[in-house]
Amino acid sequence: MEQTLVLIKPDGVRRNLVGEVIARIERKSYRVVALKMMHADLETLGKHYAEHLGKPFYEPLLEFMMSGPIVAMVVEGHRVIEGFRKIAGTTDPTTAELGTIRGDLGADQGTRVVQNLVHGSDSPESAAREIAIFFPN
Ligand code: IDP
Ligand code: MG
Repeated sequence: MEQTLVLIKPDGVRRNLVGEVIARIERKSYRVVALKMMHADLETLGKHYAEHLGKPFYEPLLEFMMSGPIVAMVVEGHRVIEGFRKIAGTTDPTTAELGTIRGDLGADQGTRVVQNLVHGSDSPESAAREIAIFFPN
């Protein structure tokens, strides 16, 4: 069974959308198999977002991700990597499709890093790498 790493970012936790995000995952028939609330540290986020090092939004992204607690989970299901990316919607919440988490619940706030409520792994390789970062045991 395929697994993906889902994060509810600090904006999602601040806005009390933890239940809403989990409900959408469960309604789609995917299973949450690990879950924790945590404060992500610089080392964890540096590894997680290594592909974005050097981009203009990299520093604001790490700062934003440390601005409050996040919820990390492992979600399981057939084709769940693709499926959760579909549930999340595209990166820019202003133009993300309605019916998605980002499209229904998010909007660009004009910040240097776009705050878009959730993260989902984008490939089997990313999922394995990211799950090992957030759930080393
Ligand atoms: P994804 O989360 O949809 O996979 P990525 O390209 O992996 O998008 O970018 C990681 C995160 O960095 C995004 O979710 C968003 O918070 C932020 N981000 C990505 N591209 C931009 C940008 O062009 N401007 C500002 N922030 C961005
Ligand atoms: Mg990504």
